[in-house]
Amino acid sequence: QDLFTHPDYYKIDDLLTDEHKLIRDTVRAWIKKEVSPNIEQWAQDCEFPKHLVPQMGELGVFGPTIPVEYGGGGLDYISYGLMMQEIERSDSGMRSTASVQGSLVMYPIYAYGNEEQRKKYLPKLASGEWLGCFGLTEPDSGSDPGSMITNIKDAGDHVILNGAKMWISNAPFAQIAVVWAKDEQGEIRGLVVERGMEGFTTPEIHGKWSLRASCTGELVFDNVKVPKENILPNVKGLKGPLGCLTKARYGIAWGALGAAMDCYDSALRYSLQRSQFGKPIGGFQLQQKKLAEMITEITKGQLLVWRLGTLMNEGKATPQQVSMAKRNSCEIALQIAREARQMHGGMGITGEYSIMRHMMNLESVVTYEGTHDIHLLITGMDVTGINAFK
Ligand code: TGC
Ligand code: FAD
Repeated sequence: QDLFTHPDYYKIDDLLTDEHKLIRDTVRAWIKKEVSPNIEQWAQDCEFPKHLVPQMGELGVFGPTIPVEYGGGGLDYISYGLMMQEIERSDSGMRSTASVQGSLVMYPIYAYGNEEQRKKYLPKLASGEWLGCFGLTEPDSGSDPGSMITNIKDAGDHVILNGAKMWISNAPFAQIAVVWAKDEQGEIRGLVVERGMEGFTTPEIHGKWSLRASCTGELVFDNVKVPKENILPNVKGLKGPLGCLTKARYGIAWGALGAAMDCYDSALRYSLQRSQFGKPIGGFQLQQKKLAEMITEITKGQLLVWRLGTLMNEGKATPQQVSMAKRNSCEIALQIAREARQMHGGMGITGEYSIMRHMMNLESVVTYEGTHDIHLLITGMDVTGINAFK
């Protein structure tokens, strides 16, 4: 890990400002000190390192693009991307925590909430005093979130919430949940559900082989009375949750590249250290092919996310462009992890190296926030104008 350098075959650093590099290096240094030495054990033990949440808040990785007056970083999208890249270089589950908190919990409160809601929740979430989660997926409603059955019914000064959410990152520890539910008119609404509300439980999902250092659970609502003041007033419909997903998917596009970089870096070093048939395995053409393809894909991915970041900064990026980048980064990261694992031979299946953990994590990353197939169909719909979902 100490030898890790950011693969930069096309001098992408020249496209970054000094502030970007400082932000990236600060997150990298924190990761190396606080996460890298322990992450393998946490993953092996299925332990979510919740003691790091306030430190992540202090580091500024929660809501980096949210304005400073609400506790956010007031930074641009390249800064946000670089943070996600560095975090996921250590572990996708750590990046998940940052993505969920910043893009899926803080962003909807900022973008769709009123001033009281922003002031009540955002500073505590930014600092990591509170952890939040995002409930969209249900047992029978994954890729098609519009088919959700979780619902609210009007009851005077509050609503009654019933239903269940499934596969929710950080649910078992979260103080609040941003939950998407249908109202009596069938419109999707967002509401903030707080731990302690009667009838609200968050059972943990056990037995995962992926994202083991991240805690995943359900959200179960049994006639939960939620005050109307907790409803996010400024959005109705599926575009509410999908708008949050665009922000989080953008971060994943950078993050998955970070995991790919770590696998590439490890494979490159191993290929130079490990000798068979009298020379380093990196001297054989088949291994060089793997490394050359890895660095080519990483470099293409870096250019893609950097350009996407500049479009995000200018407010010109489309959700479809974000889908392409999320899908591409996940796909190449998984391929690179699989090739890197082979290059490590038997050692590649152990926790001595981070590769197998990345590989298993990436199976979640390629699935959540829209599967590989769904993002492909989003691109297909964009270029043909024909909707293959309906
Ligand atoms: P469709 O009719 O296409 O769209 C409904 C409305 O939403 C708008 N819209 C978007 N707005 C913002 N950003 C986007 N990405 C948007 N995509 C669509 C759209 O314009 C429309 O607006 P309006 O004004 O006309 O109402 O909806 P559909 O029902 O046909 O579904 C389309 C589809 C399949 C692409 C979408 O539902 C989808 O993306 N499915 C994937 C579901 C998904 O990504 N779930 C993720 C759950 S959260 C999660 O995984 C967190 S993991 C966190 C971690 O640990 O890191
Ligand atoms: P399904 O939608 O049932 O899909 C199954 C398969 O069918 C997939 O291969 C899919 O691509 C394919 N498919 C579906 N529709 C089509 C189609 N129209 N055409 C072709 N193929 C199709 N959700 C949240 O709300 N909040 C979270 O915090 C969260 N965290 C998660 C953490 C983890 C570790 C995991 C694994 C998931 C998490 N999710 C979360 C849920 C995640 O977003 C869903 O798993 C994902 O959207 C896919 O839904 P599904 O699992 O129901 O699969």
